[in-house]
Amino acid sequence: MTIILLKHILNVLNIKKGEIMRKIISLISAVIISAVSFAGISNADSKKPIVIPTHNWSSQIVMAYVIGGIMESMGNNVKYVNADSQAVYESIRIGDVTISHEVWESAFGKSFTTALDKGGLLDWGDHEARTLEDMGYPNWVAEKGLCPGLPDWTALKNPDCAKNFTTPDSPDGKGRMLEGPQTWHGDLIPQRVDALGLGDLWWVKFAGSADALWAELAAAEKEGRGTIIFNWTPNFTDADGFTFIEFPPYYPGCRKSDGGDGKCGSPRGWLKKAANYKFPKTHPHAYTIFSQLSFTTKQVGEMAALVDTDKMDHKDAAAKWLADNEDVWIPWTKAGM
Ligand code: TMO
Repeated sequence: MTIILLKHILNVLNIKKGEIMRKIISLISAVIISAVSFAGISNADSKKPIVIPTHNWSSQIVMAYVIGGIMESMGNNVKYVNADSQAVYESIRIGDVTISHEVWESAFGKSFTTALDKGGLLDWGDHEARTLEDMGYPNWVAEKGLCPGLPDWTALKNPDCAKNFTTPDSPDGKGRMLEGPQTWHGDLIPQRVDALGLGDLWWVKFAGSADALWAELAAAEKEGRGTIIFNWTPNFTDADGFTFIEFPPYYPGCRKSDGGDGKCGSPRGWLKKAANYKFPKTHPHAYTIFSQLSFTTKQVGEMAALVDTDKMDHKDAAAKWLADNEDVWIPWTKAGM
């Protein structure tokens, strides 16, 4: 059809054959050139939003807005969704959530590995920061002599220690340990307390939020009673003087939930990044930055402190962190350009 039409036009215009060939060649090269530049355009990030999850502890929420802010600064669309911190790995695997930027080994290692093995979720590498998530106490507890022998866990076997940690709600006058929300790592701590034979002296209560843990630190100090809470590092408490109890060392498989006897503390663990497997294809530039991105213990602690110490709103904290640390993150945005 086109050829007939072309012939007709040529007849009309009385153009010579050689000239037709030249026209065709120039047409073909125009098609090739535009195909190449189209490939170039498709190398830009999709306008589809990058979905970043928020959970229920401060550094994670601030870091979500920090990473989202970096990606937005490069023209990406970002969407934030509040998500359960265990279920999120399945959500990433099936593509409902794009990335996870704080995968803590102790709490989420198992959910992460399960999704990784099923396929669809990719390990995006570790932050520089190493982690610990375990029970511990503010240093003034030891300085007041409330439990001689700490941080060695065997000090907890002493009834004279446990009685200094009693609260009005403690059953049978047991010492209270305030664990974080149960969504973080289930029954890990009650199982450990029982496995280590501490159940007659100690009671584990779950807090409803991270804020309840920080409120407990303040209340115990005011009341002059001992306190043991679940906490982690990096966190804002790194700067305040907080000591983790030294339980028997962790080894893979030692936990009840992994088929072990449960007589072990938490690992000195990693802090990973994860992403849906399509992320490099849909957002090649954002993906390169997410690969580069790595935070130190100090940086993660700062993000938490802006909220928990300085009482900033998470989004304001992220904006301040980005403004104060351009030398850290601007170089990441130049990667792969
Ligand atoms: C996952 N967390 C930092 C609360 O242990």
